[in-house]
Amino acid sequence: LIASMEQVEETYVMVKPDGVQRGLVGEVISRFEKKGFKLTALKLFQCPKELAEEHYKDLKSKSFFPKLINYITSGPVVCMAWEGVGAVASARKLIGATNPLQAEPGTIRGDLAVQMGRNVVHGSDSPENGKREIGWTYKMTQDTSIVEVPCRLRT
Ligand code: RTP
Repeated sequence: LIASMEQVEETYVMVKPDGVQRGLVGEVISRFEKKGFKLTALKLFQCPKELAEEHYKDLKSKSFFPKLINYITSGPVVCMAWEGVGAVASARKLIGATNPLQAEPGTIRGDLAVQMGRNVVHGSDSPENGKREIGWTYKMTQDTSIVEVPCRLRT
């Protein structure tokens, strides 16, 4: 476990349409910046229905699936790649539990949301999914900037 926590990873974080609409993009970015992760890509993106269905395909049999797809495609999202040691698990901790009413205060969902279906942000649940999800946005937008023009900090 300790070895895996020491890996430099890249995770995909997406501010969902409710977060963008409520003006919480800066707040979300700020929390990841303050934590110490490095922003390597960022894009405002209207998620097509097919990509939303692919992204959430594991939830296809759930009764809330149509509502979830409708929500994710209802307005622009902000897609980001964040890099750092143990970034995938740590991002999930910063984001908090799926149900905002159960998310701890101090987490994004715990501080900023009350509804499961309006929980502000998504974060990849594994390094493999992080790569996959960053790749989708890259492919769908046909825009090399998502991976090839990273805004790295000069240190
Ligand atoms: P995400 O993928 O968005 O980061 O969320 P998660 O891993 O914390 O949760 P997951 O189980 O993958 O669910 C994906 C999203 O579906 C919506 N949801 N609605 N009962 C419901 O109405 C319900 N359950 C899940 C949430 O927006 C959740 O983030």
